[in-house]
Amino acid sequence: MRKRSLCVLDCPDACSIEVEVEDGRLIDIDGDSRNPLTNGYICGKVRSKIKDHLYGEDRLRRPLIRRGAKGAANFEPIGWDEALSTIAERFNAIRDEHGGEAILPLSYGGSNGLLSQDNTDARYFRRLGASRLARTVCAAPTTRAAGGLYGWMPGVGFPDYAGADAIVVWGANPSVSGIHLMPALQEAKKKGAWIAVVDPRRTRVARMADLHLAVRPGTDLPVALSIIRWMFESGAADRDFLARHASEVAELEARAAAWSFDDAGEVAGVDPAAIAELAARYAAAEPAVVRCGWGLERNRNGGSAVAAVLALPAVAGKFGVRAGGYTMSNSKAWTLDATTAAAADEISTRVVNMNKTGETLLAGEPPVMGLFVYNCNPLTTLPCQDKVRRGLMRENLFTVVFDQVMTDTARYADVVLPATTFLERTELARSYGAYTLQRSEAVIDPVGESRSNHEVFAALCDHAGLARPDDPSSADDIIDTILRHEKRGDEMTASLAEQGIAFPAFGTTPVQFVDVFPRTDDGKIHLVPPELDAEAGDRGGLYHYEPDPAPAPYPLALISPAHKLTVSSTFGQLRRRLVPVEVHPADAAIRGIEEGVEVRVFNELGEVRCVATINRSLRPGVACIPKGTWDHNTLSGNTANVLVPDTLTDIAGGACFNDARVQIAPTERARPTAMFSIARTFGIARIFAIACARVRRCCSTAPPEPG
Ligand SMILES: Nc1nc2c(c(=O)[nH]1)N[C@H]1C(S)=C(S)[C@@H](COP(=O)(O)OP(=O)(O)OC[C@H]3O[C@@H](n4cnc5c(=O)[nH]c(N)nc54)[C@H](O)[C@@H]3O)O[C@H]1N2
Ligand SMILES: Nc1nc2c(c(=O)[nH]1)N[C@H]1C(S)=C(S)[C@@H](COP(=O)(O)OP(=O)(O)OC[C@H]3O[C@@H](n4cnc5c(=O)[nH]c(N)nc54)[C@H](O)[C@@H]3O)O[C@H]1N2
Ligand code: SF4
Ligand SMILES: [Mo]
Repeated sequence: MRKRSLCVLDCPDACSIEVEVEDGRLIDIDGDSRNPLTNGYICGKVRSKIKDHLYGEDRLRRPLIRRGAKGAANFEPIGWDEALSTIAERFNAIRDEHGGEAILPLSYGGSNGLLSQDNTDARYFRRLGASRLARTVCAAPTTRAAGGLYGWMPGVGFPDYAGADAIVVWGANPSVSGIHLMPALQEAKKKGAWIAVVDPRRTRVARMADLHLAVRPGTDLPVALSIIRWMFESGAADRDFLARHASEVAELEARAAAWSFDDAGEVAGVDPAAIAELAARYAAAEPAVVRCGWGLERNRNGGSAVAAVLALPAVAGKFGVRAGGYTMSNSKAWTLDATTAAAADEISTRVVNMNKTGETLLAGEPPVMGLFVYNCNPLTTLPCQDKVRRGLMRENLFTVVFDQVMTDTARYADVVLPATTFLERTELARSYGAYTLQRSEAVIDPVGESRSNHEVFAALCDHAGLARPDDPSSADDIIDTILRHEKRGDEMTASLAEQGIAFPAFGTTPVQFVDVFPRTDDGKIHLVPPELDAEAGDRGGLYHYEPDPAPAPYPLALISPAHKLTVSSTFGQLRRRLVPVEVHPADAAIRGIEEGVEVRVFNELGEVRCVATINRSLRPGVACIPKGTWDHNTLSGNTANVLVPDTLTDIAGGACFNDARVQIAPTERARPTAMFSIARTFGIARIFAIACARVRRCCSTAPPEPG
């Protein structure tokens, strides 16, 4: 039987999906066209991995309770009732003894559904008086910058990119992280559009671009400011538009004046003439659009860099035509707020920045005694992995992990709860790329005893004595409550009931400054928003460039971008192979590193042992281990995040994943074998080398078991 669903993984595309189901089990999955952006196809990872994710050996089927040492993943099944009573009693006791703030809910991006987060979970934790979480691991600086400058004006729709004359893809990798932008880029190219990519790696989009600016990680700010300075100085700035629609124009001009093409080129390690070419081509094109991604936010200058990139279309006066302007996140095209269904009073308790989870678990005041992890795999995805791991090892910490599969984090839990996937429950989700709001019902039977988030947290309220009779707790009630608070709620409800999808008032793709305008208080673009400037005050203010962190003795910038086989760490249980560190040939040569050899990647925070692969698409000085790597993917049983500092971005307390600075050295066992040399001759070196390393791993020192 064919049924319709939607994908709520953390991806801008929010695909509408069609599935083939037999006897309540998934047989096949692909895209449909209700969401016009999906256009009948989905990404390879969901198409090829979802069945193993649903039915594979790592799927959690029953609640579990720990019987062995922490981290040993030695569990015994228990019933739901017992699991829920155990959790409710333990958390109530922690609240009574240590205060509610000793409980920390930890959740992020596992599911973009409005039913998965901020409703009954918020109710439970607020009524307990728990600590609150600042969800800063991703998109905090971009959100703050886009809000400060434009009040989250909706951006150019992806299909409209096909009509652009110039496209700048800045710190985004759409061929991996949001694939439905690619056809529009290809069509634009066919029509003669000029495309530039700003990225330290020569990604697939960079290969199709006319200009690739391979900047050093963390140096986008001077590059963008030098373009702004040139526009003001050369007359390319649209001063009429700025006079009518923007504030702090002179202030931005003054701050950009510090950066010439030469100075920016030197800091960013790129040819100043290439920056000048980007500036001139962008300024001359009509329509011209900037796709700003998240790669440039993940460093000490992230917020200012994003603000400067988003200021480009304002200074150049690119709005007012289809395909003219910018795209960042589009999620705020909707005002939908799941917390309206939480039915809980706003409480004033401490706020924990999730990038400081490790430190908070180890030395928080008050100490965290109860941790509830859901929609998140913190051991794998948060900075300072070693601190997070040591925190999870604390004997006196009671940890619940609620997930779909046995994640690396779940291995450290005291109680594990099995969660449904988006195919096994009702869901309501808006997209942050496409302009869609979609609703879907369960299309397959839940695997084992898995349950949905909203159901579990409502049940926990019951067990904890925190439920009230009029709490909206069923999926229908929660959705009704959320939509009732919307201006066009009735229209959306009707559209969702009829077609399973609703669109904003402007339709599927808006024209900036025609259909949508800045949503700042005064309706203007704020080029140097005072509140952002104040927030960045201790770093010298907004647009102040902070130089590279201590290059010696760790001269290589380690970045960890999105990978095509996982969504963050989701599906990582199915990627069993070793994941190599990618090194540029020049960096490899001076360190005596050859393809496939075992290396140490290290800094003052820790060390990852893994195999190396030589990759000439990186800029020299940059190494890469993708995000979402699990412990089993390296020889040392840890990931790139062990090397990532828990320092914060200039605004919004964001994560500085790409500020990891490392050294790489071959290990003593690194000499490639004779067999390896032969294999290289036949061009299968990498496959063979990884196989060698796996064999070696089994035969020699086993990687440390977590814990
Ligand atoms: N397949 C897949 N898709 C995903 C995800 C995934 O993990 N896998 N994750 C989803 C999520 S959670 C998000 S937030 C989005 C992220 O989507 P993207 O914004 O595309 O995310 P990243 O891969 O983090 O970074 C994009 C690019 O920025 C580059 N980069 C790194 N540092 C810098 C820098 O300092 N300056 C510049 N200019 N570029 C830099 C990287 O090399 C990378 O190619 O994708 C979503 N889609
Ligand atoms: N080194 C490095 N690390 C990074 C990044 C980076 O660039 N570099 N990028 C970061 C980014 S962009 C992001 S968004 C974060 C994401 O970090 P996380 O939020 O930890 O995202 P995931 O790794 O996808 O883990 C989500 C977990 O939620 C589970 N889950 C999914 N749906 C549900 C549900 O309905 N209920 C419950 N209970 N569980 C569910 C999934 O099975 C999965 O294990 O990672 C960050 N980590
Ligand atoms: S992960 Fe993204 S591209 Fe893949 S199915 Fe989900 S929404 Fe579509
Ligand atoms: Mo993200």
